[in-house]
Amino acid sequence: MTSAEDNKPVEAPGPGADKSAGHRLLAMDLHDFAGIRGSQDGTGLRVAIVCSRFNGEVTGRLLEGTLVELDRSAVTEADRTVVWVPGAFELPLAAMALARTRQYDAVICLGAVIRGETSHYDFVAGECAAGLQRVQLEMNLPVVFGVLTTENLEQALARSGGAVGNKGTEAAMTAIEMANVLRQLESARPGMADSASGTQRQ
Ligand code: INI
Repeated sequence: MTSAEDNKPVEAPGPGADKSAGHRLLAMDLHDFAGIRGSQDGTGLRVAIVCSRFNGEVTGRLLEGTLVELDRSAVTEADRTVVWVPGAFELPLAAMALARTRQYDAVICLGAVIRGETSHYDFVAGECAAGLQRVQLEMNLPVVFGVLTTENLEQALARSGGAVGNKGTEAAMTAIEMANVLRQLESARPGMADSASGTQRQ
C-alpha cells in the first residue's frame, strides 16, 4: 500500500549524510510533483467492508482501525456496510458480490493469514490476494487488500493496532484515496492528462 508509506513523515538528510543510500530517497516530498491525486476526504463515499472471522482477535482490531479511519475521513455510518465471512479465502467472493451491486465506491477486505505448519497458508494467502486483485480489475472498483500475512500471531498483533500500526487504518485510507482517484480519472476530459505528466512543480 503506498498511502501509508506516503504518509510517513520524512526527514531531510542531515549534513554529511550519505544521500546515495537507497533509503534517503524517502526524503523526497512526492507532493512536489504535479499529478492527479485522490484526497482523503470520504464525504459522500459509500464503502463496504468484508471482514474475515478467522483469527478474529486480529481481524477485530483491523476492523476497529478501519472504522476509526472512516469516521475521521467523514464516511458516515449510513454509507458503510460490514459483511462477515469465515476466512480470508472467502473474501474475494464476497467482494465480487458487493462490487456487482454497484452500490459502493470501494470495498475494503480485512483478514489475517498466519503461517502454520503446513502449506495451507500459501494457498489461502495467495488465492485471497489474486482473487481480490481480479475483482478490482474486472469490476473497475477499488478493492483493498487489508489482509495481514504473517509468520506468527505476535507479528499480526503488532500490525493490527500494536507497535507497527494498523493495516485496517491503512486500508481505509487506501480505499478513500483510490475511490477519489478513480472518480477523477473517470471524469477526466482530453487535455487533463497534461496535469498528470508528473513534472515537478516550480
Ligand atoms: N483463514 C484465514 O483467514 N487465516 C488463516 O490463517 C487461515 N489458516 O491458516 O488456515 C485461514 N483458513 C481458512 C480459510 O480462509 C477458509 O475459510 C477455509 O479454508 C474454508 O474455505
